[in-house]
Amino acid sequence: TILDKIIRQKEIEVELLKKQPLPEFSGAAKSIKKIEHSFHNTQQMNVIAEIKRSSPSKGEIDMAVDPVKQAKLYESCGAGAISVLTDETFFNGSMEDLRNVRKAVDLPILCKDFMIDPIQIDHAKAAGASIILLIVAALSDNKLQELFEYATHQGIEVLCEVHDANEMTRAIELGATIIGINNRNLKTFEVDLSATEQLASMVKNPDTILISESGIKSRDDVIQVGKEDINGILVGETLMRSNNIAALFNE
Ligand code: IGP
Repeated sequence: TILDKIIRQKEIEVELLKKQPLPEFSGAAKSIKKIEHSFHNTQQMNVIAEIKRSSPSKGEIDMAVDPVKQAKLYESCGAGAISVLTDETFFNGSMEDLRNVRKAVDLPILCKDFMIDPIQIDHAKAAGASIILLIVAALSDNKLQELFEYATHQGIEVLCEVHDANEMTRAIELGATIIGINNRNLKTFEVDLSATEQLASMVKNPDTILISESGIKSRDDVIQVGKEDINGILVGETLMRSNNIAALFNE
């Protein structure tokens, strides 16, 4: 599957990263749990807005995007957090993008990558990320726990991503308190918004921040996933392709 392919590439990249010096710390972005308009107390849908140039499933989305401009625009439209795709090989992103975004905005920043080794967490932290993604489907229980504990120990929050009931059970057992339900199956690229419906009710801890991710394109989609008790949505492609982002947020 594409996920296997990405993970194999990451294994190569991790070996290279281990030989590089850690870049200078650029100052941590805010915690998603501590931001003023906390993801918990709000009438509006919180949006984690993503910077995404391309993807294996959609090809080129906006190769010419200026991540700093885009992030500032997201911030001015009321995004609750920014997600920066940092994978280079499959998504045309970079840690440099994240570092530049961190300098430009004052929101929590998610490092969206395929984490398989603590060294990647060190680099995400150095670039200013306050949150990292851990994809349950890509990790053994041992690896998942190791990376979760490492990040937590470093003061980095973890968005734990799941796509089915088994993965949700694993995330809950891990003790994850920020959980992303990915409506896209990373092995087949199939998108089904009902994943949110099916999995949201498994979360019983009221302190958990629950995010619906991927494939959200319209107001109706937001209403559909918003029927569940979720705290936010993560949107990439639709925002990247829009020439009126403010209007989308106002909807
Ligand atoms: C955004 P979309 O369909 O709005 O562009 O999706 C985000 O959910 C998606 O980029 C994503 C992702 C990931 C990318 C979710 N999980 C894991 C890379 C790796």
